[in-house]
Amino acid sequence: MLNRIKLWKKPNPSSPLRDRIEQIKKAAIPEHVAIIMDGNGRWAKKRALPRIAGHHEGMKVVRNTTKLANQLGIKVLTLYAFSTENWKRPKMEVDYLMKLPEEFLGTFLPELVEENVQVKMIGYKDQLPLHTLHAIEKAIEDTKGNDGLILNFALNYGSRAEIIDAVKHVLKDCKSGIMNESELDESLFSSYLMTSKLADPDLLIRTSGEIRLSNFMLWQLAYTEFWFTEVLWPDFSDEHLIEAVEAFQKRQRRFGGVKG
Ligand code: V0D
Repeated sequence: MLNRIKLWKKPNPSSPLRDRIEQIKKAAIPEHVAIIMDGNGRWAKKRALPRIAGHHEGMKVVRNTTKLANQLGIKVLTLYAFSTENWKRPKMEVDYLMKLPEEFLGTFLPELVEENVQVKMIGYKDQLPLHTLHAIEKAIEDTKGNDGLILNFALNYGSRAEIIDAVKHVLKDCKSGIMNESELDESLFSSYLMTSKLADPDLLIRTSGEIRLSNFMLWQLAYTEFWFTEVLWPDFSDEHLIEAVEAFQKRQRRFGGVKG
């Protein structure tokens, strides 16, 4: 019975966390938070579990993080779920990963609709299995009328390929006369990227102690604050997102919001 109650619904944040959430909401919230969700494999290894068990646990953390981001008033949450490099992993692991969007959405899509979340995706759709793509496209469709938090999955995404494709598209538009070379500036170039409709991230979080970008949003992260933590993604909880946002707000105060 106790177990059933625990599984049924996530308890509300404890009161110290509630207080910190209230404090955070009084200052400038990062509008766009991007997260490299790393450490699922290591989490599983520590428990002598298969890597897929770590991925599955990580999926639950996606749900929890989305809920808190929405509550904090974050506008865009971009989650790096699968890189173009991840195809090199064992086939059975890749096959399992490609089932996670369906499992996630099968469980949580009604809640996301209810909570006014808009699901979006960046990345190369053409190489995704159709069952994966269909689940994601249905979620995008079912939530496109919402105007709350944008939950943006980076899936089969790679930043250098994105930039090359943008350059090719710019060249094509110059040749065809749609664009003149003299018009090209940073803002116009940004509009050729997969993130054209989104502001650049204000805060990047990477879990699991790796201090690198791994081909993630290289152009978009030019002015972003970085926050790295040793915490493994399946262990990432409300407390950690709150800690990252608090650190972001402290830096904002120190630099008086001057960017560049
Ligand atoms: C595994 C940790 C949710 C990172 C999180 C296909 C690796 C759990 C999704 C998801 C993954 C994607 C799109 C969507 C809804 C949910 C997901 C992948 C991996 C890669 F519309 N978790 N998740 N996708 N993991």
